[in-house]
Amino acid sequence: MRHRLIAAGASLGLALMGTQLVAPAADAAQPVARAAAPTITVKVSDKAIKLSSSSIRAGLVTFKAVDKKAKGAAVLQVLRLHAGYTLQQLSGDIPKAFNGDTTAIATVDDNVDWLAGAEARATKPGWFQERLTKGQYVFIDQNQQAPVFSMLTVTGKVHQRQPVASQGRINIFTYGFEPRGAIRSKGWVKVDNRSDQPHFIELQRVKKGTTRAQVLKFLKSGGNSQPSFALRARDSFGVISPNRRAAWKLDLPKGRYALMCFWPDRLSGMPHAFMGMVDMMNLK
Ligand SMILES: [Cu+2]
Repeated sequence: MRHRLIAAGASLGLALMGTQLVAPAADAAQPVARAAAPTITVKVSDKAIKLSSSSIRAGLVTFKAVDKKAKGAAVLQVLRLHAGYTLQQLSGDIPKAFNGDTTAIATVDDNVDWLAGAEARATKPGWFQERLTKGQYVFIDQNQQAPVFSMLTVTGKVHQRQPVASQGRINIFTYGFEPRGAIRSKGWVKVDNRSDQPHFIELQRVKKGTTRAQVLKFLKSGGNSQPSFALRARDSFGVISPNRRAAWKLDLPKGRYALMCFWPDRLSGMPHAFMGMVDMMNLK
């Protein structure tokens, strides 16, 4: 079973990121120029999570997750804890939640703002962009036993910044994904959680023609063997709370992919994919 909580992204360098627009000063009718969102690099090692800035003004921020671990992918997750709920309580509740304890699931759903994340591998950073308001944010590596974390302080009013150029979007519902538009295999896509529970995205490349029914059947059979339809490429996007949006940068081969979420369901305790949260999309 996949107990990994989060997710991933990809790297194309800064080429596609929002560039600074300069409005002609003479024409008052032109839209106001917006600065590109700043990038914070987050280096994840076995011992520490290091951010290139510990403080930033509110608004859109791009995160670049870099894997510096000895082995295994770094799975960066951003979150904000509600008042009275601690990181220690969260690390106690997460294993219970993934064992199907619905009280623990409700606790981690309701006491944490899950603010996306990205998986990074040695050769490939993970990228995501989101709007952060004033507050204290926690950065963790979901793929790590040790309690390694780091903090980011976001200050002031939201600055209007230029979002990354993206194509297509993945809307998330309970229980399913709705890919819209021409989503590129290499490039930014918007992710929008329009449901009433947190979700994440596990992307698995599959052979051409693979159906949702085939993937569901495999999962329901126990999912222990290697499915005949699976190909090697995969990636994942972090846990995102209801009514939250982010952009995620893909860097995958073109082809067909299964979208799955394994976040535990607050009513049944089952990972969402086992309740049918599986959909298919083709990346151009
Ligand atoms: Cu889910």
